[in-house]
Amino acid sequence: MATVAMVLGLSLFLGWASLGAEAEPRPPNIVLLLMDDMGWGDLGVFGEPSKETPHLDQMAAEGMLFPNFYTANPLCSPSRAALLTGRLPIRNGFYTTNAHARNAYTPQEIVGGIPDSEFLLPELLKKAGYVNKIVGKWHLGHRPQFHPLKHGFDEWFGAPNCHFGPYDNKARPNIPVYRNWEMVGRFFEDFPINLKTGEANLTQIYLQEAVDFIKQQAHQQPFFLYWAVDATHAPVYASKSFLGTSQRGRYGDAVREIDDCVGKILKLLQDLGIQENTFVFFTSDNGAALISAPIQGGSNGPFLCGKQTTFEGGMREPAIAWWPGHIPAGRGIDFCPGQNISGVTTHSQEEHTKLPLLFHLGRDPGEKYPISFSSLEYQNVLLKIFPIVEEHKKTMIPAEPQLNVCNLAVMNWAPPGCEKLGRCLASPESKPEKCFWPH
Ligand SMILES: *[C@@H]1O[C@H](CO)[C@@H](O)[C@H](O)[C@H]1NC(C)=O
Ligand SMILES: *[C@@H]1O[C@H](CO)[C@@H](O)[C@H](O)[C@H]1NC(C)=O
Ligand SMILES: [Ca+2]
Repeated sequence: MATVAMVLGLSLFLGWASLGAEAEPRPPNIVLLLMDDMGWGDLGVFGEPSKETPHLDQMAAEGMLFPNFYTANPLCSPSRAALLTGRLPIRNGFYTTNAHARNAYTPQEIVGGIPDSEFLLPELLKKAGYVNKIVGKWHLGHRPQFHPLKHGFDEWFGAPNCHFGPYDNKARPNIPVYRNWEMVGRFFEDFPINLKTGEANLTQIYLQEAVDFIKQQAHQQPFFLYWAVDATHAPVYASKSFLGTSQRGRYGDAVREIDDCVGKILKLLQDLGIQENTFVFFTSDNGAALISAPIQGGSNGPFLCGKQTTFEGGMREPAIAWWPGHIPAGRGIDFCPGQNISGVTTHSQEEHTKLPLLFHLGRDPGEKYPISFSSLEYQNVLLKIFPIVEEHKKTMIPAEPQLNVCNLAVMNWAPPGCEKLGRCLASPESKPEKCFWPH
């Protein structure tokens, strides 16, 4: 189901892009608003009781709400790789074969990244005449060959890795922030996140980047804006005017600020008169991180578990499409705290390939009652599933895994541009090793 959603998403974009090119003088602009660890249950429109997302709820009212939208993976990097390539992580290389690990991403010490052989959405759009900008988190590799401007983007303001830390900046470099090809500073040093108060201005900076780009492009070539903000990923943050304004705590403050930004972006498109020529899509890379909740994590509504699990809470994402005039109105870590269901949620990894846990989402959306292995219903569903799995395997050519090898020497010690700023750090000796993925 995950494949279907992501691949369908990509082909819809491309279908529209090429259709637009034939039928109209100008293909539609595309604005992709990608949230970080925001859960299905965080939107008022999905039943979040404090109803603090008026702009997203309005967007849904004016556009199309997708209650069954799935990501391809419940973790940042593989999910984003799938979103931008339209291919499963096992095909695009964003996975690992180390031990039983399934939750691999791209920390600073990762050696791999998005392979050159992949075609990314911005690369295809560029061929169709688009100008492409990424604002915020890339997370598809930070070494020079993985730079977003080498993979179809024309402009970038943001960071290659997750903002979490802080580091003491001797043992590990703080994450750099780039403008286009070069770093312009680092988190904590130049782009502070106050871990105590949760104050950071990053969401406002990212909003300004979006606004400037939209204004610059509004009456030029068609544009693709990939707005990948990360305020809802722990450590969550908000700017001063939003801190303390949510009934849901600091996480809610971050959601409220993003909601406000979404409202401003949609209003800008309307003020510029380009709303009927701009397709806007809102979703999240993975479900809310229950290990960070309640202060630093969101809600997956009625669904089980969250980020880092393949239960509904990890894979099912909030999703809204908006286009006026076109769209009618591992052991030791408990990823499911407080949701102990015998034989379903486990601390250790279980092999389910031969005997998958099946749920009837119609009568049991919370996945609390696995269908009995011995029932006729279970047997009948397996008869449908296994041939599909076999068919899938027949054409499966696994890519070279990108998330197996780590090396402290590849961290962001000396990103391009650091010389100009006098901010290069000395890297340690190169020592490649197997990444430690405990979960
Ligand atoms: C955010 O911006 C305001 C206004 O420029 C400034 O006073 C404040 O120190 C900034 N906060 C952080 C955490 O950078
Ligand atoms: C979870 O449930 C299982 C089986 O019912 C039980 O053995 C285990 O102790 C429970 N764990 C917790 C943390 O409650
Ligand atoms: Ca994420």
